[in-house]
Amino acid sequence: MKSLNKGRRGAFTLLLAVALLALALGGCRKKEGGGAGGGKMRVGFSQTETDGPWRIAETKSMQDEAAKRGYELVFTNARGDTATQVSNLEDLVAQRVDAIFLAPREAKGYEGPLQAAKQAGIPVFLIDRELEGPKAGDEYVTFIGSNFIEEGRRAGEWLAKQSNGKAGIIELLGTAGSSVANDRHQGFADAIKAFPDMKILAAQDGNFTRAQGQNVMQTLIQAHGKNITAVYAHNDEMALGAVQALKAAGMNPGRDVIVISVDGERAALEAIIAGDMNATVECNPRFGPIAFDTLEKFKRGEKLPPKIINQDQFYDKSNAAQFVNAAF
Ligand code: GYE
Repeated sequence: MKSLNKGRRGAFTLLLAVALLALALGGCRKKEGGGAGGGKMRVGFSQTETDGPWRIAETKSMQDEAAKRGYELVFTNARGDTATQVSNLEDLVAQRVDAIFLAPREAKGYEGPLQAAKQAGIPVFLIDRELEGPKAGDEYVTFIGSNFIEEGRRAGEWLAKQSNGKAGIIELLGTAGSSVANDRHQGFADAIKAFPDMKILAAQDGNFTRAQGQNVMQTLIQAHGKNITAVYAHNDEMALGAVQALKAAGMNPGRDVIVISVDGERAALEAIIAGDMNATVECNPRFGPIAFDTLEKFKRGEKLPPKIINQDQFYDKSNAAQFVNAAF
């Protein structure tokens, strides 16, 4: 009898220990991704579109990091349309997600859903593109991303050096109305201002896509022909489209026509290695770790700056081969 009692007590102690351990583990998980009710924290991610390696890498990084930290990521895809993105955001607010990561397509037009999120007490974090008007610490928490003016400036300074201050330039602009297109244009213009023989022959919207970059370039080659000695594209996809158009017109991209852009995607580094492109300013799309770090800092009540700026590399033929395998 005695020994049976002892056995029972032992089993009970073991059970208690297991229960306590489960409780402790549950508590840990709650600290990372746990929501108010102890369940998983649900975080919305409003993505502008899913085309091209940059967007694919960004989406994957956000999804991987959410999974790793035990969050549920509610993903919405605006398919390259600002009105759709506004309604996606309204849906996320209506679903009462615990926080929202917003990659806004354009710089304006999100006042409505931002107001709704604020009223519902849902913090919004801007990633990868900025907004004009709404303020950090008020309508949104903070912006995380690159310094796009700096990217344009780096491209312009590099081209000035490379061309000895003399170039007939085609500029392929990113999505009209996006903060990125405005700033990459501005930074580049500032950098080449001091060089009177660097002229922008035409600047046209290629919407950040390879197909549109190629189309626009094809038309501009017909208009400007051999006067074109350089292409500055606001992203690699458009630059790669331009390379195809130049080749189709019997011109020599990477040699007679200097091609520089922004992003640092794998295909661009390969084009640099092959000699078809000359350089690209990195714009890192892997937002997952920094985005969730920032959310967790916010939850802990830490004070955050209005902008958190990524440090980016520069790739040309001197280092493209070294970085190509790590590129997206
Ligand atoms: O450079 C481009 C993408 O918003 C920084 O958008 C991002 C840009 C990126 O479509 O490739």
